[in-house]
Amino acid sequence: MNPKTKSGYVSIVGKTNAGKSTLLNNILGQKIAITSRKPQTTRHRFLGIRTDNENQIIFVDTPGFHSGQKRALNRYMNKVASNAMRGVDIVLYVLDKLNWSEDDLSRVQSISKETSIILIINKVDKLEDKGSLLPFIDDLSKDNLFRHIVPISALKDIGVENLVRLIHEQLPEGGHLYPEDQVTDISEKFLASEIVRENCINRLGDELPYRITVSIERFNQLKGIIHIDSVIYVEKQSQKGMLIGQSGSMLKSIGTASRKELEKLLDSKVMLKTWIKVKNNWSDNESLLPSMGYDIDK
Ligand SMILES: Nc1nc2c(ncn2[C@@H]2O[C@H](COP(=O)(O)OP(=O)(O)OP(=O)(O)O)[C@@H](O)[C@H]2O)c(=O)[nH]1
Ligand SMILES: [Mg+2]
Repeated sequence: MNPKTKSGYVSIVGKTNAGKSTLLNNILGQKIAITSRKPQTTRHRFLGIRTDNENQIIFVDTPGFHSGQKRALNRYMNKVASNAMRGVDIVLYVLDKLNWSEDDLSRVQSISKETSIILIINKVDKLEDKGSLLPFIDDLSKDNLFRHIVPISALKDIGVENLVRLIHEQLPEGGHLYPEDQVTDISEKFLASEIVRENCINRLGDELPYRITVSIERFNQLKGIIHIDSVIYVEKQSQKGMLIGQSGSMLKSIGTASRKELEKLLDSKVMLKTWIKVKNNWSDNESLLPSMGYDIDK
């Protein structure tokens, strides 16, 4: 007799920069989510699917919780993250080392009692005082909020397969919802916009990454070449200058690096064109956001 199949939705949530997307990429064994050392990298909810024999885990990557910034885009991202804690089977609540706050506690307490919560202590490779880990786990175990508390390093691949095993144990019985070879629900077009944005984030100073968004205006294949036209939107004319760089050097470097990465990810020759346009104050314009790809109902 075939073993019973199991499947379930597992949201990956936590404060911005905790390593959620790094964890997802590690578990899937391939890059579907962009990551960066700067906060607020992920802006959308999307799925990463891992099927091992009878077990199918449907991960939901989410923007990180953050406070302080009050723009419409920040409200949108926090809302997407809160919504992702509902209607799932398991929540992985990810911490950056031992950084646990009252805000984390109230978020965890807001999760339905039907949902198993696994607390992930990420970046243990960076813990200076390793001796503080066990008392921290003991302390947070007291209130029985978590099914498990699991120290890992998503980047250095410590404890991740053990985490997958624990998730398998918690998965409800049920048929698989996706074909076994499907890894994500994101489109190649969305991937292209994210790769261009990631290359911007990594090259720009501290403020500008939060003021840009990338839109793909053309994505089609012609004679074995994928043609991608992308537009990077900024909020002010002065930001456009910074993005172009001296004699166009910044834009050129973003374009070349993005094209090379997309050629690898899409396994095809890519022709990438990139423009920069100004859309005044777009990230704080509630009514403009849906047309820029930030639609809470989608
Ligand atoms: N040393 C170390 N760094 C890590 C680990 N996991 C993630 N990082 C780094 O932490 C930074 C943030 O990682 P992300 O995966 O983008 O974090 P995130 O939680 O998805 O961030 P947002 O999308 O902004 O909410 C990146 O520079 C990662 O390389 C880890 O286990 N150890
Ligand atoms: Mg992320």
